[in-house]
Amino acid sequence: MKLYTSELCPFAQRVRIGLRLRGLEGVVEEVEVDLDATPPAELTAINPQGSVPTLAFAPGDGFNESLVLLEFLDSLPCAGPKLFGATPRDVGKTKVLLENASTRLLGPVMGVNYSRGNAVALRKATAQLPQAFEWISAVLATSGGPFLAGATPGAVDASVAPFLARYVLLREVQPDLPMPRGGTPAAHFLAQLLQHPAVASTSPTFAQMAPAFARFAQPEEAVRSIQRASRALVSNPEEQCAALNQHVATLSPRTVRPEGAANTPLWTLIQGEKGPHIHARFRLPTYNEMLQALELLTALQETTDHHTAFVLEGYHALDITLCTHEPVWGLSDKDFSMAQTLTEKLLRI
Ligand SMILES: N[C@@H](CCC(=O)N[C@@H](CS)C(=O)NCC(=O)O)C(=O)O
Repeated sequence: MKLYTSELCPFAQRVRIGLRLRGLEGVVEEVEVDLDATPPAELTAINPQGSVPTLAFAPGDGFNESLVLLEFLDSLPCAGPKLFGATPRDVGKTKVLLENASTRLLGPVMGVNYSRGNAVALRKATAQLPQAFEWISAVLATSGGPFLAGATPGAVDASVAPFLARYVLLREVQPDLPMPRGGTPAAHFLAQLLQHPAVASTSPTFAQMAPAFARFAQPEEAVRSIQRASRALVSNPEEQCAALNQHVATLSPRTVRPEGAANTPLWTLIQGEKGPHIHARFRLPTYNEMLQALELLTALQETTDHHTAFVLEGYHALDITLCTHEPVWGLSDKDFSMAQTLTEKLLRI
Protein backbone atom coordinates (compact mmCIF):
# COMPACT_ATOMS: atom_id res chain seq x y z
CA MET A 1 0.00 0.00 0.00
CA LYS A 2 1.09 3.56 -0.73
CA LEU A 3 0.05 6.78 0.97
CA TYR A 4 0.31 9.86 -1.27
CA THR A 5 1.15 12.57 1.21
CA SER A 6 2.81 15.94 1.71
CA GLU A 7 4.86 17.02 4.73
CA LEU A 8 3.09 20.38 4.63
CA CYS A 9 -0.49 19.07 4.50
CA PRO A 10 -2.29 18.85 7.87
CA PHE A 11 -4.89 16.42 6.48
CA ALA A 12 -2.13 14.06 5.32
CA GLN A 13 -0.43 14.38 8.71
CA ARG A 14 -3.58 13.02 10.35
CA VAL A 15 -3.07 9.75 8.50
CA ARG A 16 0.69 9.72 9.05
CA ILE A 17 0.05 10.09 12.80
CA GLY A 18 -2.56 7.32 12.60
CA LEU A 19 -0.07 5.00 10.88
CA ARG A 20 2.47 5.54 13.66
CA LEU A 21 -0.08 5.15 16.46
CA ARG A 22 -1.20 1.88 14.92
CA GLY A 23 2.40 0.70 14.29
CA LEU A 24 1.82 0.48 10.54
CA GLU A 25 4.70 2.63 9.23
CA GLY A 26 6.42 -0.35 7.62
CA VAL A 27 3.23 -1.58 5.93
CA VAL A 28 2.38 1.61 4.06
CA GLU A 29 4.93 3.39 1.88
CA GLU A 30 4.68 7.19 2.13
CA VAL A 31 5.06 8.94 -1.23
CA GLU A 32 5.75 12.68 -0.99
CA VAL A 33 3.75 14.76 -3.51
CA ASP A 34 4.76 18.28 -4.56
CA LEU A 35 1.51 20.21 -4.11
CA ASP A 36 2.72 23.02 -6.38
CA ALA A 37 3.34 20.66 -9.31
CA THR A 38 0.96 18.64 -11.49
CA PRO A 39 -0.11 15.66 -9.38
CA PRO A 40 1.36 12.29 -10.47
CA ALA A 41 -0.85 10.23 -12.83
CA GLU A 42 -0.92 7.27 -10.37
CA LEU A 43 -2.55 9.63 -7.85
CA THR A 44 -5.15 11.19 -10.20
CA ALA A 45 -6.05 7.71 -11.46
CA ILE A 46 -7.46 7.12 -7.95
CA ASN A 47 -8.43 10.63 -6.90
CA PRO A 48 -9.04 12.95 -9.88
CA GLN A 49 -8.55 16.02 -7.64
CA GLY A 50 -4.97 14.90 -7.04
CA SER A 51 -5.25 15.85 -3.37
CA VAL A 52 -3.43 14.28 -0.46
CA PRO A 53 -3.82 12.17 1.58
CA THR A 54 -4.77 9.38 -0.83
CA LEU A 55 -4.22 5.71 -0.17
CA ALA A 56 -3.42 3.32 -3.04
CA PHE A 57 -3.88 -0.45 -2.73
CA ALA A 58 -2.89 -1.08 -6.36
CA PRO A 59 -2.60 1.10 -9.51
CA GLY A 60 -5.97 2.82 -10.02
CA ASP A 61 -7.40 1.36 -6.79
CA GLY A 62 -7.64 3.30 -3.53
CA PHE A 63 -9.41 6.29 -1.94
CA ASN A 64 -8.86 9.61 -0.21
CA GLU A 65 -10.25 11.76 2.67
CA SER A 66 -8.21 11.89 5.84
CA LEU A 67 -10.93 10.91 8.34
CA VAL A 68 -12.13 8.01 6.21
CA LEU A 69 -8.54 6.85 5.90
CA LEU A 70 -7.99 7.11 9.65
CA GLU A 71 -11.01 4.89 10.19
CA PHE A 72 -9.74 2.44 7.59
CA LEU A 73 -6.45 2.05 9.49
CA ASP A 74 -8.41 0.38 12.29
CA SER A 75 -9.40 -2.42 9.88
CA LEU A 76 -5.76 -3.36 9.23
CA PRO A 77 -4.35 -6.13 11.43
CA CYS A 78 -1.64 -4.83 13.75
CA ALA A 79 -0.58 -4.69 17.36
CA GLY A 80 -1.36 -1.02 18.07
CA PRO A 81 -4.59 0.08 19.80
CA LYS A 82 -7.55 0.98 17.59
CA LEU A 83 -7.84 4.70 16.89
CA PHE A 84 -11.64 4.78 17.14
CA GLY A 85 -11.90 2.44 20.12
CA ALA A 86 -12.32 -1.28 20.71
CA THR A 87 -16.13 -1.64 20.65
CA PRO A 88 -18.93 -0.32 18.41
CA ARG A 89 -20.03 1.89 21.32
CA ASP A 90 -16.58 3.45 21.55
CA VAL A 91 -16.47 3.93 17.77
CA GLY A 92 -19.82 5.76 17.93
CA LYS A 93 -18.63 8.00 20.76
CA THR A 94 -15.39 8.77 18.90
CA LYS A 95 -17.31 9.79 15.79
CA VAL A 96 -19.51 12.17 17.77
CA LEU A 97 -16.41 13.63 19.43
CA LEU A 98 -14.80 14.07 16.00
CA GLU A 99 -17.81 16.12 14.88
CA ASN A 100 -17.59 18.27 18.00
CA ALA A 101 -13.84 18.68 17.65
CA SER A 102 -14.35 19.80 14.10
CA THR A 103 -16.79 22.58 14.92
CA ARG A 104 -15.71 23.59 18.44
CA LEU A 105 -11.93 23.33 18.16
CA LEU A 106 -10.83 23.06 14.54
CA GLY A 107 -13.30 25.70 13.37
CA PRO A 108 -11.57 28.50 15.32
CA VAL A 109 -8.02 27.08 14.91
CA MET A 110 -8.41 26.73 11.14
CA GLY A 111 -10.12 30.11 11.09
CA VAL A 112 -6.89 31.61 12.46
CA ASN A 113 -4.52 29.47 10.36
CA TYR A 114 -6.33 30.34 7.12
CA SER A 115 -7.54 33.89 7.86
CA ARG A 116 -5.56 35.19 4.87
CA GLY A 117 -5.01 38.69 6.21
CA ASN A 118 -8.79 39.06 6.66
CA ALA A 119 -8.92 41.19 9.80
CA VAL A 120 -12.54 40.34 10.64
CA ALA A 121 -12.11 36.58 10.12
CA LEU A 122 -8.99 36.59 12.33
CA ARG A 123 -10.71 38.54 15.10
CA LYS A 124 -13.78 36.30 14.98
CA ALA A 125 -11.75 33.07 15.08
CA THR A 126 -9.43 34.36 17.82
CA ALA A 127 -12.41 35.36 19.98
CA GLN A 128 -13.67 31.74 19.88
CA LEU A 129 -10.36 30.20 20.99
CA PRO A 130 -10.83 30.52 24.78
CA GLN A 131 -14.07 28.49 24.47
CA ALA A 132 -12.28 25.98 22.24
CA PHE A 133 -9.63 25.51 24.95
CA GLU A 134 -12.38 25.07 27.54
CA TRP A 135 -13.94 22.42 25.32
CA ILE A 136 -10.59 20.54 25.38
CA SER A 137 -10.51 20.69 29.19
CA ALA A 138 -14.10 19.41 29.39
CA VAL A 139 -13.31 16.43 27.12
CA LEU A 140 -10.19 15.63 29.15
CA ALA A 141 -12.28 15.63 32.34
CA THR A 142 -14.32 12.79 30.80
CA SER A 143 -11.47 10.85 29.15
CA GLY A 144 -9.13 11.19 32.12
CA GLY A 145 -6.40 12.58 29.83
CA PRO A 146 -3.70 13.35 29.06
CA PHE A 147 -5.15 12.82 25.55
CA LEU A 148 -8.70 13.37 24.28
CA ALA A 149 -9.02 9.60 23.89
CA GLY A 150 -7.54 8.92 27.36
CA ALA A 151 -4.16 7.42 28.21
CA THR A 152 -3.04 7.10 24.56
CA PRO A 153 -3.90 9.31 21.57
CA GLY A 154 -6.80 8.20 19.37
CA ALA A 155 -8.55 9.36 16.20
CA VAL A 156 -9.67 12.71 17.63
CA ASP A 157 -6.14 13.49 18.87
CA ALA A 158 -4.71 12.52 15.46
CA SER A 159 -7.25 14.68 13.68
CA VAL A 160 -6.64 17.87 15.69
CA ALA A 161 -2.87 17.56 16.25
CA PRO A 162 -1.72 18.74 12.78
CA PHE A 163 -3.78 21.94 13.01
CA LEU A 164 -2.68 22.64 16.58
CA ALA A 165 0.97 22.05 15.59
CA ARG A 166 0.66 24.62 12.79
CA TYR A 167 -1.16 27.04 15.10
CA VAL A 168 1.70 26.87 17.62
CA LEU A 169 4.28 27.43 14.83
CA LEU A 170 2.25 30.39 13.57
CA ARG A 171 2.68 32.04 16.96
CA GLU A 172 6.36 32.55 16.07
CA VAL A 173 5.19 35.24 13.63
CA GLN A 174 1.93 36.17 15.40
CA PRO A 175 2.92 36.00 19.10
CA ASP A 176 -0.38 37.59 20.22
CA LEU A 177 -2.36 34.47 19.31
CA PRO A 178 -3.81 33.05 22.53
CA MET A 179 -2.68 29.79 24.14
CA PRO A 180 -4.47 27.77 26.82
CA ARG A 181 -3.78 29.26 30.26
CA GLY A 182 -0.72 27.69 31.92
CA GLY A 183 -1.58 24.91 34.37
CA THR A 184 -4.95 24.12 32.74
CA PRO A 185 -5.66 20.59 31.43
CA ALA A 186 -5.82 22.06 27.90
CA ALA A 187 -2.26 23.47 28.24
CA HIS A 188 -0.99 20.11 29.50
CA PHE A 189 -2.77 18.28 26.66
CA LEU A 190 -1.29 20.57 24.01
CA ALA A 191 2.25 20.06 25.32
CA GLN A 192 1.83 16.26 25.59
CA LEU A 193 0.21 15.98 22.17
CA LEU A 194 2.87 17.95 20.31
CA GLN A 195 5.66 16.01 22.08
CA HIS A 196 4.15 12.61 21.34
CA PRO A 197 6.53 10.77 18.94
CA ALA A 198 3.76 10.07 16.38
CA VAL A 199 3.00 13.79 16.22
CA ALA A 200 6.51 15.25 16.71
CA SER A 201 8.06 12.98 14.05
CA THR A 202 5.45 14.00 11.45
CA SER A 203 5.16 17.72 12.23
CA PRO A 204 6.78 20.25 9.89
CA THR A 205 9.34 22.72 11.22
CA PHE A 206 8.80 26.47 11.22
CA ALA A 207 11.27 26.79 8.31
CA GLN A 208 9.25 24.29 6.28
CA MET A 209 5.99 26.09 7.01
CA ALA A 210 7.27 29.67 6.63
CA PRO A 211 6.51 30.02 2.87
CA ALA A 212 3.01 28.61 3.37
CA PHE A 213 2.44 30.93 6.35
CA ALA A 214 3.55 33.90 4.25
CA ARG A 215 1.12 32.82 1.52
CA PHE A 216 -1.77 32.22 3.95
CA ALA A 217 -1.13 35.46 5.85
CA GLN A 218 -1.63 37.46 2.69
CA PRO A 219 -4.99 38.46 1.38
CA GLU A 220 -5.85 37.27 -2.11
CA GLU A 221 -4.52 39.35 -5.04
CA ALA A 222 -7.82 41.22 -5.63
CA VAL A 223 -7.72 42.49 -2.04
CA ARG A 224 -4.03 43.36 -2.19
CA SER A 225 -4.65 45.40 -5.33
CA ILE A 226 -7.04 47.62 -3.29
CA GLN A 227 -4.40 47.94 -0.56
CA ARG A 228 -1.79 48.96 -3.15
CA ALA A 229 -4.03 51.35 -5.10
CA SER A 230 -3.32 55.06 -4.77
CA ARG A 231 -5.45 57.48 -2.75
CA ALA A 232 -4.52 60.32 -5.12
CA LEU A 233 -7.61 61.68 -6.85
CA VAL A 234 -8.03 60.69 -10.49
CA SER A 235 -8.52 63.35 -13.15
CA ASN A 236 -10.79 61.21 -15.37
CA PRO A 237 -13.53 59.73 -13.11
CA GLU A 238 -16.01 59.42 -16.04
CA GLU A 239 -13.58 57.22 -18.00
CA GLN A 240 -12.74 55.12 -14.95
CA CYS A 241 -16.41 54.64 -14.12
CA ALA A 242 -17.14 53.59 -17.71
CA ALA A 243 -14.23 51.09 -17.61
CA LEU A 244 -15.54 49.73 -14.31
CA ASN A 245 -19.02 49.25 -15.78
CA GLN A 246 -17.57 47.57 -18.86
CA HIS A 247 -15.80 45.09 -16.59
CA VAL A 248 -18.95 44.53 -14.51
CA ALA A 249 -20.88 43.74 -17.72
CA THR A 250 -18.57 40.74 -18.28
CA LEU A 251 -19.47 39.19 -14.88
CA SER A 252 -22.22 36.59 -14.51
CA PRO A 253 -24.21 37.28 -11.33
CA ARG A 254 -25.34 34.29 -9.29
CA THR A 255 -27.94 35.25 -6.68
CA VAL A 256 -27.10 38.90 -5.95
CA ARG A 257 -28.11 41.09 -8.92
CA PRO A 258 -27.07 44.58 -9.90
CA GLU A 259 -30.19 46.73 -9.84
CA GLY A 260 -31.56 47.98 -13.12
CA ALA A 261 -32.17 46.69 -16.61
CA ALA A 262 -29.59 44.44 -18.28
CA ASN A 263 -27.88 47.27 -20.17
CA THR A 264 -27.98 49.86 -17.42
CA PRO A 265 -24.52 50.52 -15.96
CA LEU A 266 -24.29 49.39 -12.33
CA TRP A 267 -22.04 52.13 -11.03
CA THR A 268 -23.10 55.75 -11.52
CA LEU A 269 -20.91 58.76 -11.12
CA ILE A 270 -22.64 61.43 -9.05
CA GLN A 271 -21.47 65.01 -8.66
CA GLY A 272 -22.29 65.69 -5.02
CA GLU A 273 -22.09 68.98 -3.19
CA LYS A 274 -18.69 68.18 -1.71
CA GLY A 275 -17.33 66.34 -4.73
CA PRO A 276 -17.88 63.32 -6.99
CA HIS A 277 -18.66 59.82 -5.74
CA ILE A 278 -19.76 56.53 -7.29
CA HIS A 279 -22.88 54.66 -6.30
CA ALA A 280 -24.37 51.21 -6.98
CA ARG A 281 -27.39 49.28 -5.78
CA PHE A 282 -27.42 45.49 -5.38
CA ARG A 283 -30.57 43.36 -5.06
CA LEU A 284 -30.43 40.55 -2.51
CA PRO A 285 -33.00 37.77 -2.79
CA THR A 286 -33.22 36.90 0.92
CA TYR A 287 -32.12 37.94 4.41
CA ASN A 288 -29.47 35.23 4.31
CA GLU A 289 -27.75 36.63 1.23
CA MET A 290 -27.90 40.10 2.76
CA LEU A 291 -26.03 38.85 5.83
CA GLN A 292 -23.40 37.25 3.60
CA ALA A 293 -23.09 40.46 1.62
CA LEU A 294 -22.64 42.55 4.77
CA GLU A 295 -20.06 40.16 6.15
CA LEU A 296 -18.15 40.28 2.91
CA LEU A 297 -18.39 44.07 2.68
CA THR A 298 -17.29 44.72 6.26
CA ALA A 299 -14.41 42.23 6.02
CA LEU A 300 -13.17 43.84 2.83
CA GLN A 301 -13.38 47.30 4.40
CA GLU A 302 -11.49 46.28 7.53
CA THR A 303 -8.81 44.37 5.64
CA THR A 304 -8.15 47.14 3.13
CA ASP A 305 -8.79 49.99 5.59
CA HIS A 306 -10.94 51.63 2.93
CA HIS A 307 -14.54 52.26 3.87
CA THR A 308 -17.73 52.66 1.89
CA ALA A 309 -20.94 54.35 2.96
CA PHE A 310 -23.71 51.77 2.76
CA VAL A 311 -27.44 51.78 3.38
CA LEU A 312 -29.83 48.83 3.55
CA GLU A 313 -33.33 49.03 2.22
CA GLY A 314 -35.08 46.30 4.15
CA TYR A 315 -33.04 43.18 3.60
CA HIS A 316 -33.43 43.36 -0.17
CA ALA A 317 -31.33 46.21 -1.44
CA LEU A 318 -27.83 47.32 -0.56
CA ASP A 319 -26.77 50.82 -1.64
CA ILE A 320 -23.04 51.40 -1.74
CA THR A 321 -21.32 54.73 -2.16
CA LEU A 322 -17.60 55.16 -2.57
CA CYS A 323 -15.37 58.20 -2.53
CA THR A 324 -12.17 59.44 -0.98
CA HIS A 325 -12.55 62.36 1.41
CA GLU A 326 -9.13 62.88 2.90
CA PRO A 327 -7.42 65.22 2.37
CA VAL A 328 -10.04 66.37 -0.17
CA TRP A 329 -13.23 64.87 -1.63
CA GLY A 330 -13.03 63.03 -4.92
CA LEU A 331 -12.45 59.66 -6.51
CA SER A 332 -9.20 57.72 -6.37
CA ASP A 333 -7.85 54.47 -7.85
CA LYS A 334 -8.58 52.95 -4.43
CA ASP A 335 -12.30 53.68 -4.85
CA PHE A 336 -12.42 52.13 -8.32
CA SER A 337 -10.37 49.13 -7.23
CA MET A 338 -12.66 48.64 -4.20
CA ALA A 339 -15.78 48.98 -6.39
CA GLN A 340 -14.47 46.35 -8.80
CA THR A 341 -13.49 43.75 -6.18
CA LEU A 342 -16.63 44.35 -4.16
CA THR A 343 -18.83 43.87 -7.24
CA GLU A 344 -16.95 40.70 -8.22
CA LYS A 345 -17.38 39.28 -4.74
CA LEU A 346 -21.02 40.27 -4.28
CA LEU A 347 -22.03 38.84 -7.64
CA ARG A 348 -20.36 35.55 -6.68
CA ILE A 349 -22.60 35.06 -3.58
N1 LIG B 1 -10.93 16.89 2.92
C1 LIG B 1 -9.63 16.43 2.54
C2 LIG B 1 -8.74 17.65 2.36
C3 LIG B 1 -7.40 17.31 1.71
C4 LIG B 1 -6.68 18.56 1.21
O1 LIG B 1 -7.27 19.68 1.16
N2 LIG B 1 -5.41 18.40 0.81
C5 LIG B 1 -4.70 19.49 0.21
C6 LIG B 1 -3.32 19.69 0.82
S1 LIG B 1 -3.42 20.21 2.51
C7 LIG B 1 -4.41 19.16 -1.25
O2 LIG B 1 -4.05 18.06 -1.57
N3 LIG B 1 -4.54 20.17 -2.11
C8 LIG B 1 -4.18 20.05 -3.48
C9 LIG B 1 -5.36 19.99 -4.40
O3 LIG B 1 -6.50 19.88 -3.92
O4 LIG B 1 -5.11 20.06 -5.60
C10 LIG B 1 -9.10 15.48 3.60
O5 LIG B 1 -9.54 15.58 4.76
O6 LIG B 1 -8.29 14.61 3.28
